[in-house]
Amino acid sequence: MPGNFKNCIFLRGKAMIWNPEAEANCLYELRKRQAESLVRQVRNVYAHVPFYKKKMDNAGVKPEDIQSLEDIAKLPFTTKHELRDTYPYGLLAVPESHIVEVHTSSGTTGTPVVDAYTRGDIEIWAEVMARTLAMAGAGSGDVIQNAYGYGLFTGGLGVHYGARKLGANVIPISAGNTKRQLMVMKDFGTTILTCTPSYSLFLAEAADEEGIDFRKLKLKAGCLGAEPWSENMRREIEDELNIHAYDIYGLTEIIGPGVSSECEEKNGLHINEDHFYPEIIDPQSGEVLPEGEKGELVFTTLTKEGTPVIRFRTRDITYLFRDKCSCGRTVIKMHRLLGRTDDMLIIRGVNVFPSQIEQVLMRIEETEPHYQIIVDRGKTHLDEIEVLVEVEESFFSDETRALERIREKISEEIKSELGISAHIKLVEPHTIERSMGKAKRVIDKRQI
Ligand code: DLL
Repeated sequence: MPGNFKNCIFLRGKAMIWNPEAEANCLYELRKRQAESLVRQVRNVYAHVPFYKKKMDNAGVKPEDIQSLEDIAKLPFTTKHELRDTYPYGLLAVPESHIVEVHTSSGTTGTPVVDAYTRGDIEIWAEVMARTLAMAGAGSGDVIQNAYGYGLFTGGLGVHYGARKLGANVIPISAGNTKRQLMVMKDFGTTILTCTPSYSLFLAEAADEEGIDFRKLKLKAGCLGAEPWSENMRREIEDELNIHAYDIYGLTEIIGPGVSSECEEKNGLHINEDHFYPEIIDPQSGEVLPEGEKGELVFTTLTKEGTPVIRFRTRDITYLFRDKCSCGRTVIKMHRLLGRTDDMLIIRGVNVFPSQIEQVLMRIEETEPHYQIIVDRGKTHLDEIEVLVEVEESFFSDETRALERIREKISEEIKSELGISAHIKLVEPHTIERSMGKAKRVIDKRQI
C-alpha cells in the first residue's frame, strides 16, 4: 500500500492529519515525551560529541542536571558560527559509517554548516514532511511538482522524501527551467506546487506570457517557504495561481524543511515539537521569553541522531502560541517569521526589516511583486536607502505625472509606516533579476 495511512484522520476521504498521535495529542503526553527525549539527547551528546561536552563543562552543567523540560535553560546556546567551526564532521554523534546522506546550509559565503543524516534521521525527515504536505491537503492521489532545488540544499530532497512517504506522485523537476515547469504542470496535472514564494510568482508571470490560464489547470495548493514573504504576497500568489498558498519553514541545521508548516487555517505554523523543541529568547540577554512574546527562535533537536543540535540560535524572529486550532492539531504554533536578528537593517538609527517595506509595496496596486532594496552611504556618509520596484508597463507609456504620483505614494507610505525616507525608483517589468531559488531582496553596499 503506498503511504502509511493506517493512523491518520480522514476528512471527506482526504488525509488531513498525517499522524494524530504526534500532532493532536494531549499536552501532558507530549510534554512527557519531549522531556524523556531531551534527557536522552543531552546524555547522548555529552557522551559522543566532544564539542558539546566541552561547552557543557565550561558552563558547569552535567547531563544529570537535565531532568525536565524547564532544565533546558541551564544548557548553553549553540550559534551558527560555532557550528561552522565543526566543519565537516565535528558534530557527529554516531560513527561516520552510520551516515547515509549529507546536506549543507545554502549560504554563499564562508564555510557551510553540515547536516549529516542517519537512516533514522531520513525516516524522521520523511515523516515530518509527510505531515507538512498532508497539512496542505496532499494525499496519495496528488501530483507534487517539486521545484525546490535538489542537491546540497535541503528543499528538494526533503519534499521528495515526504511525498514518497505520503504515497503521492512526486515530479522531481528541481528549480529553474520555467517553460518546462509550466509544460509539466499542464501535461501531468500537477495538483501541489512546492517552491519558494518568489519563484511561484515568477511562474505566474511566465504563464501569463505563454497564455496559460491557471484556472484551467489542476493546481490547488502550494507549499512555499525558504525565504521571507508577507500576507499580501500570499494574497497575490493565491490570486495569480488560483491556489491555497501555505507557508512552510525549516533550516538545514535542524533538518531542512519540515520543522513547521501551516494548516488550512493559515494562522501560524504548527511546529513538529515532538522532534524539534522550540524556545523564544531575548536576543540580547538570552533570557527565555513566555509564549506570545516576540524574540529569537531557538531549537533543540530531540530525536536527531547524526548531527544533533542543542539550543541552536536561528536568528529568526517570531513568537510562539498554542491556540485551539480548527484543524484539530494541538502542537504549538509559531507566527510566520517577522524577520531575522541579522537581516535587520539599521537606516540612520531606525530598525527596518525588508519585510516591512514589502508589506508597503504589496499594498500599492500599481506595483508588481518584484522589488529590491539597495542600502548605501551617500556623499554625506549617511545611510541612504533606494527601493527599486517594478510597475505595470502601461504606466511607462502614460504621462510622467502618473509615475511621479506612484513614486510619491510609495515614498509617503514608507515614511509614515517605517519612519524613514527612501528613494523610490520605478522600473519596467522584468528589470529586476529573477531568482530560481531565494530572491535577493537586499543589497547592502555599506562598508560598516
Ligand atoms: O531554507 C529549508 C527550507 C527549504 C525551508 C524549503 C522551507 C522550504 P536554509 O537554506 O538552511 O534552509 O535556510 C534557513 O531560511 O533560518 C529562515 O531565515 C529562512 N526561511 C526558511 N523558511 C522560511 C519561511 C531552508 N517559511 C533559513 N519564511 C531560515 C521565512 C524562511 N523565512
